[in-house]
Amino acid sequence: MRTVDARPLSDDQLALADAHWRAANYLAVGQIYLLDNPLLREPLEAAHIKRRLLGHWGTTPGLNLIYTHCSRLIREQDLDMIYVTGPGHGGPALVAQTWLEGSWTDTYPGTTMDEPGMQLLFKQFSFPGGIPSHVAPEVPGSIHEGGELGYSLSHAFGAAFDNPDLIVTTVVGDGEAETGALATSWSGCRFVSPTRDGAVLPVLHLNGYKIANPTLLARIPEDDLDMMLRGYGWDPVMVAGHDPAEVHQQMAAALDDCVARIKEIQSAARTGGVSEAGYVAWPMIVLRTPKGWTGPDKVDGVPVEDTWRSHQVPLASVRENAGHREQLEAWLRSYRPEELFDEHGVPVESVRSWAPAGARRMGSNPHTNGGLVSVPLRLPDPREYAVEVPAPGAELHEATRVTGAYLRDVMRDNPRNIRLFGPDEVESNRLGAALEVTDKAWQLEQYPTDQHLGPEGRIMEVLSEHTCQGWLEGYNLTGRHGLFTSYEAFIHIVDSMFNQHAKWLKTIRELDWRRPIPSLNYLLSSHVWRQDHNGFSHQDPGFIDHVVNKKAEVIRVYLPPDANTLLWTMDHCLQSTNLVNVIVAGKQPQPSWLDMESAGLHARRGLGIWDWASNDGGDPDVVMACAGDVPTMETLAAVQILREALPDLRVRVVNVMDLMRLQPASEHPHGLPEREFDAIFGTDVPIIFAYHGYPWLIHRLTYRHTSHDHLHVRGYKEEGTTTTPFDMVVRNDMDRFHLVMDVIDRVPGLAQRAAVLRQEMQDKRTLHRAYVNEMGADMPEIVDWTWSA
Ligand SMILES: Cc1ncc(C[n+]2csc(CCOP(=O)(O)OP(=O)(O)O)c2C)c(N)n1
Ligand SMILES: [Mg+2]
Repeated sequence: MRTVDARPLSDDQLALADAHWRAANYLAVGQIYLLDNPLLREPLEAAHIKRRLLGHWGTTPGLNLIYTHCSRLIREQDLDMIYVTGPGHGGPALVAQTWLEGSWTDTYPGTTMDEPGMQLLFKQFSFPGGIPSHVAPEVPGSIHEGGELGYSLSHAFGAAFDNPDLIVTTVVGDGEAETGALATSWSGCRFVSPTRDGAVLPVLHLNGYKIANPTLLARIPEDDLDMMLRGYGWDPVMVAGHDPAEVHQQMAAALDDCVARIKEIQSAARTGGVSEAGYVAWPMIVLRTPKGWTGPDKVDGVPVEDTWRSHQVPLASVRENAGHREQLEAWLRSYRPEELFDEHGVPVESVRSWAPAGARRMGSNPHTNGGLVSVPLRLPDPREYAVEVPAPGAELHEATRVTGAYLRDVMRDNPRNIRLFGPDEVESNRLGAALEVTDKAWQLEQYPTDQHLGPEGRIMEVLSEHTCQGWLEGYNLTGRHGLFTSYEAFIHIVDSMFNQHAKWLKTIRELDWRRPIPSLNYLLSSHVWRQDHNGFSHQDPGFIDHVVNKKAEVIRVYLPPDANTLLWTMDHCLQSTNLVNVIVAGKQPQPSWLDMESAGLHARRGLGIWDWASNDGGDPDVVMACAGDVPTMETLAAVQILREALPDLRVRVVNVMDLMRLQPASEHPHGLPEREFDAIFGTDVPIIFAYHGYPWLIHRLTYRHTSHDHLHVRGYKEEGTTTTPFDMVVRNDMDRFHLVMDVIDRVPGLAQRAAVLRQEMQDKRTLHRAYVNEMGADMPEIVDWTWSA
């Protein structure tokens, strides 16, 4: 692998770099162990040690080394750089570094830069009432907790897009690199435009170990690693060693080299007007240093430094074991704190002035507090994109295609701060209108048969849901807007990434200094009911169930029933902050029910009685509720049958498009107050609820409401295959005929009176089965059905 031979640091600079690194390492060890005696003015005693020793040492010296060297370069070259920590379990490093540079104290003024502040810094770490052990949202400068490994590089690319002056230095753990998400994210460099985007500078941290095992990349031949990284589009530089002085020189040289190369690539593209892209190999660093470097070499005779044993807390019983305590004291003193901090515990001038100043400090870079730099979108009036609805259900529209035109103009009017993300589905989800104003990002070779590809494109398509999600999160976290469109079934691939982002959002709401960031928006369009080309593998509406586990204040789920309600929903979501919005809406032609004004009012309420479809006169015998485009159509078709066959039956139709309205107000900010819920759904009449997803979710959301005992939900119950659209609802008992049977079974007194109708409904289902099995298509009465009041 390539190395850089330069030795750029003078003796003085080398001494300063090492002093800064030692100071950061000292502060990191102090956080893990010390409750008192932060400057070791007295011999270390058991009383000075925390009762519970929690944290990760192994990765920390490497993280500190990289941070220290980045700080030098930022200061010397006035760089706009942020730091993403893949092995975010190394929280002590980032807390130490941001304290040394002053960012910590700027954010938390109580933690002063002196001895009392240092003691507080140590105490609070991994301590009840203090801060978590990772690079959590509490850490200034962090956009990435790194608790769940794998997302560092995709977050970094998200941050770099449309930030042409930014360099995102990203530490990738060699264990982290084994995850699926990280493995696929190397390809991000193929999507970075050297003209309009910033750069990601990965540092693959080959410290050789994970928690209990060696890592793959540290043990494959170096040539193989080199070839692998080159294959992904990188030009790696190796920095390796055990001797700090040697590694400082190599690291400084490698960083100088990489940043110079980044500038060269960018200025060639920016001045020449010609993109070198596709043929560019972006620089990166491979750092091979010992895990737990500078920590205890052996503990109780067993090797610790440079082994997996250094991963967490190398000396585990310091309070009880005097020998361990002596070893800890020697370890702490090996950093020579008396040279690094003055008699008041203030870092000495040479250490303090190592870091850059003000907003150039990586802990204070405004990009990492995205709300500070976020610019709200200029949004067109959604009414300009409305479809005409002469009468409810009179015409069919493809809801997502209508919203595609709106998104096209959003993209046009906001050329620098919104992107669409998707694993190959932006066009298939009928959002292709956006391609009239921008391309799909593509830096590699193009064939004449390719379409809509371009190096400056803002539609981000790569067949990795992980990468799409990570890119969008990184883009959101740095204050920009976006939409992730995916198949409903396959969005589950990022369940866990969604979890982590929702946790981040919950936490930043509790941190005053973190400004609100744009919401993460999902549009799940190729949904369970209309997988006409596919089948069972593609039928899964369970992401919603997963999402509603998260803190109510950060999640929203919308099921707009038609084109105009989808427009209003999109307009609303693109303006919101600090949320995850899940929108489920079909791309197939479906009846439009509401004109634009009614759609706006319906969207605003989140649910409502559709009086044009109801005949209950304020006193329903049954409430027909629905949520989702396909269930809404089946419900209305059932209502039509009921109203024709049983004109005396008083039916109320309620459509729910904001699912969270179903929860009690005490459980969710959008929850309906109990009285309102009772007024709409009644307290003693059956509710037949046709729901887009797994039916039990509706029970889960509504179980506290008075009317829950009368609630009967139909939805997807895991019956699927490649079949007709109507057969899908029949297989899951959510079809119009079954809904009518449900009403007859549930409304008191109807069973006998409507026995013939019930029999007819059963027969319809039998006829349907025979028809589709023979003809391979739905019955004409289903295909041609329209609503008529
Ligand atoms: C997705 C995921 N799986 C498992 C873990 C548990 N875990 C925490 S640290 C770690 C090892 C990380 O190794 P590496 O990335 O090499 O970090 P470092 O050596 O720098 O500590 C593991 C497996 C995790 N945090 N995330
Ligand atoms: Mg490792």
